[in-house]
Amino acid sequence: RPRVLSGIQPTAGSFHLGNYLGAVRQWVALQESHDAFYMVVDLHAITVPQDPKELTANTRLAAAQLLAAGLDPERCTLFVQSHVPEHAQLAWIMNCLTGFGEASRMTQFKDKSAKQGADRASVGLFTYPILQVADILLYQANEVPVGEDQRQHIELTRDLAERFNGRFGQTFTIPKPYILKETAKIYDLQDPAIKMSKSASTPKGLINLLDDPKATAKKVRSAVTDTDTVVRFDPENKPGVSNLLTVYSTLTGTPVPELERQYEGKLYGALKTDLADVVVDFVTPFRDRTQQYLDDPETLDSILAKGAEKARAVAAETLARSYERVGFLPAK
Ligand code: AQP
Repeated sequence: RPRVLSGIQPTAGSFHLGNYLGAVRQWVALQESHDAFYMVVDLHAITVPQDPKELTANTRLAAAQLLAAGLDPERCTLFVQSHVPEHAQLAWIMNCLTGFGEASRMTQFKDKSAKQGADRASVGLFTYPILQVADILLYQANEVPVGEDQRQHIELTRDLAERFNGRFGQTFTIPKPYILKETAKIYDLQDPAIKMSKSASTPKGLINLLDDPKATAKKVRSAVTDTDTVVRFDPENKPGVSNLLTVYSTLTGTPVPELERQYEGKLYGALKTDLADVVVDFVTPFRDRTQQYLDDPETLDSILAKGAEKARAVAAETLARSYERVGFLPAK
């Protein structure tokens, strides 16, 4: 079976609809066909200031949400990044292979550091994509299911894997991004020109899966559309409506053209009211399942411990080979 690997940050508490539709939903599907490794990336979370207690709680919360979304520990390996020390160890080697200019070209760093102020941004935030390179290469992943915003980081991963292999001999699989066109980028409900994001979205434009479903329904009903009245999928001219159709279609499995037919002659209000119900029907059981996992932290921690053990077996082998290739003297 080909292998996939991906991760999600525990930073914000609740996952948002962009995280779910852009990434986690694909993770659930891929565990059926792939040897799948999924992790909560707590090392990445500390690239911006963190409250320790919140980080611990949010790490469990992220794992609970992944299980609630449908990850099955019998079908995939689910673990916490800091439980596998090889991530930080391989990241150091990758740091030493990356050009400073090359790292400086990562647009996500530019965006995020601009927001924080360049002097406040940590070196960790700068080298974040290089840790991500190590995350992926350790598992010899063939594919990495992510949203469009991660494409540049997967490109960097490919470049560094090729560089390492060229310099030290064949060691790493060259991974490909796995990005579904339809859900590659879910947009902010209030500003459909920007992606839905925990840091950039306005509260009204961001659907957090664990929020009160009533408040969520209201956000969907007040989504920004356009001055036209036709329900048609046309991302260029009708970005707001198109985003709503994407969400509707993926949550219900109804193809977009069928939705267009269904709403022919109806106003945007009908689409939004129905979509609000669809979203509520999705988030309500999701919240309940998440809470059930949180209510039993022992089971949750033991799932994560087993996952870490499986992950370490793979990661340790790749790291040992990388150390040998680089020429580190083996420890006796
Ligand atoms: N709007 C989105 N549409 C599609 N996919 C998205 N992802 C995030 N936003 C969208 C995908 O979710 C996965 C996990 O993301 P992450 O936890 O690594 O965090 P992120 O990318 O930093 O999430 P945000 O909300 O976008 O955070 P900020 O605001 O800090 O930048 C990834 O696969 C991502 O592509």
